[in-house]
Amino acid sequence: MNDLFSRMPTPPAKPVPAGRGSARPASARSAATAPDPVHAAEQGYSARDIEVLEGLEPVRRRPGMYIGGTDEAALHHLAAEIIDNAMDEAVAGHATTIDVALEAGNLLSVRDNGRGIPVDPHPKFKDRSALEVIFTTLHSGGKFSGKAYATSGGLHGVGSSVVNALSSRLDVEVARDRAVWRQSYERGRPLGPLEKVGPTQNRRGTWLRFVPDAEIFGPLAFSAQRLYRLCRSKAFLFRGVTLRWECDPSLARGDVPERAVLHFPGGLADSLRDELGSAPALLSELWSGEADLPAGPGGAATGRVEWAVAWLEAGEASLASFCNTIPTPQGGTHEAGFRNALLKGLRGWGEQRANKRTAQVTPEDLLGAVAAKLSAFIREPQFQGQTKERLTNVEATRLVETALRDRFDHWLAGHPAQADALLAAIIERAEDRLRRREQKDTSRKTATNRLRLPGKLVDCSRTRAAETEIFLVEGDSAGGSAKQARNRETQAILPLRGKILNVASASAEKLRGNQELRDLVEALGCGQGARYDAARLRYGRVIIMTDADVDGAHIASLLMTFFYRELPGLIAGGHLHLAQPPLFRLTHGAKTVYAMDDRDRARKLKSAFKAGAKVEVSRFKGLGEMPPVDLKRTTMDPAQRTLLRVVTAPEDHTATEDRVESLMGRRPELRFQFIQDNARTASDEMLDV
Ligand code: 1YM
Repeated sequence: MNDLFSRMPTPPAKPVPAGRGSARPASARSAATAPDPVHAAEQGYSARDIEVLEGLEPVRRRPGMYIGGTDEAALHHLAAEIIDNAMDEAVAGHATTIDVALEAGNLLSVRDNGRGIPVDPHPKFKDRSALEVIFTTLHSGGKFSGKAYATSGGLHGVGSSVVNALSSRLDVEVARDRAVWRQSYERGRPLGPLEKVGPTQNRRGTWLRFVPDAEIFGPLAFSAQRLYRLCRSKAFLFRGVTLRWECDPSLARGDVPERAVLHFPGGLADSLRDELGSAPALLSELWSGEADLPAGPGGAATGRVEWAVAWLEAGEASLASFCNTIPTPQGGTHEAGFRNALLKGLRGWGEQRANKRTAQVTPEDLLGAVAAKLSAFIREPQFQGQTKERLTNVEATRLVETALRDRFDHWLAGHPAQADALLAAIIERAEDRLRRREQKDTSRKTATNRLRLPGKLVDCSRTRAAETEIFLVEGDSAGGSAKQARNRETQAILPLRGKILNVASASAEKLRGNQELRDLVEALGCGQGARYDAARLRYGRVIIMTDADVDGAHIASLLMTFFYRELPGLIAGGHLHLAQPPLFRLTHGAKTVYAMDDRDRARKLKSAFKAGAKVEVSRFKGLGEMPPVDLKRTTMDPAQRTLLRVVTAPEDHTATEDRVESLMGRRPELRFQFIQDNARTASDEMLDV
């Protein structure tokens, strides 16, 4: 470790305690008795050392709370924090140069030529220097040395102490008021007091060197590429600074040089040009500039804003915003001001050109056509959001909007041809968007139409046809019982209103216009006629469940006729079934049996009960009057019910056609003939007289 720090001037033999002449309270750390800093930790530096440890212990115990984890991004957070502190000093106008050096051994050195961190005794902790308090306490940033300190944001002023806590070694050297001061730490623990190490004539500034703690970050090391990019971005963001980059030859690779001077007088515009390269642009010129942010009418400047906007023909739109050189990927109030200024400016131009179509332009149309950078500098920025990546100072919106709006209006007026081209392109984007939305709306409507299910369908929750069935029932009251008796996951109910249309005798037009049948086909989802598609059938079984009486039989016949004529594939696929609801319930004591008809009732009265037993016989007037528990047990529960599958005559294809035509067709004489032929075999209950 000592090797690593050999480049820092070695401390003088007799360190001088900190405090600008104002003698610190006499203590064990007086000049004469100050312990050798190297051995301070072992010797138990002082009681306050323990205090410090306690102060920074939370950071070491839970680094994630402060730097978002212990991964590579978190490790680079440490670097960004220190570079940001130096940048703050530059942005505040006190520093012009920042040296960043990545040395072997994962050592990062950052140095600025600013005022130097205050070294005088801290007003509250009189026995410690302000510097030591800054590096050893999780102070809230706020007021130090009596002044408002413009925190860089990321760690909100606790940055230096967090970096210190998570470094196995940190050395800080400050040149201020013609003297050089130094203090070293290990894992946040001072190795000795802040020492005056010598005079200086013209040096000023802060120099920090630290090695992230392997106990926290394991084998992770700084990436030269990542740090170099960060430095470049900072230099672009603030043209008043020069960043001098240096990196150990063993770490320089690819596009990372060993040394570089990063200074971009062209600022954001240069950076944007650099990034866009030869991407096709809508306008050849960028719009860029900078402006002071006034406090109000006639007020002094409260900050500054810089921007660069490229108008894109195609390609990825982007808006990268920053506040005090800190990236704000989640945007915030400064971005809102930028957006407002652009939109209002363009709309204003449209109005001047009497182009009514400008009104439909939204911020998205506009921002979808730009690649932009926005950099605001404001005093005491406030950041929010999970990762503190959004600026929230409310006044920033108005300030940025006012500053930019004026300049944008000027720019448009000064480049009328470009402004017109821009307006036309943005309007075209807006109209494209509206057209796309219209198309989307219509296709959504068609999609819902396709999927529109009749309102009276009581659907089941499962959607795989292999697992589901639909019961076609006679009227709403049967529908109510069936609804209670069903398994809601697998069984759907469609109540039909009374007698449906007889398709064997109806005209094609009447058939098409019949709502009841249209509902039925919609519920099944499979289409009809030539458009029948078995793959779209929503239920594996279609079960006709009508009352066990003549009307019920008639409705079942009408339905079977419909399926036979319009959806023969449904029958051929073995999907169509007839439920077999009973007509009677026979109860004696705890015993209940059901009978399908009169004959079945007579048979069961004899066979199922003891002779002479007083059996209670109930006749179900219709499914609507059957208690759900009975309906379930007898007709709907797959484990107990009997279903009849509807099939067409297997061998003789014309037989089914003949039967349907004679019974259901337009010629009554064929029905009459059928009755005459079959009357002899018909029983009384079949005739239901
Ligand atoms: C290599 C890192 O930290 N430079 C730095 C930090 C500070 C100052 C100057 C500074 C600020 C102020 C007054 C002020 C810090 N000051 C504080 C605190 N470089 C680096 N350079 N004097 C000096 O803002 O009032 C914290 S950091 F808290 F004292 F203000």
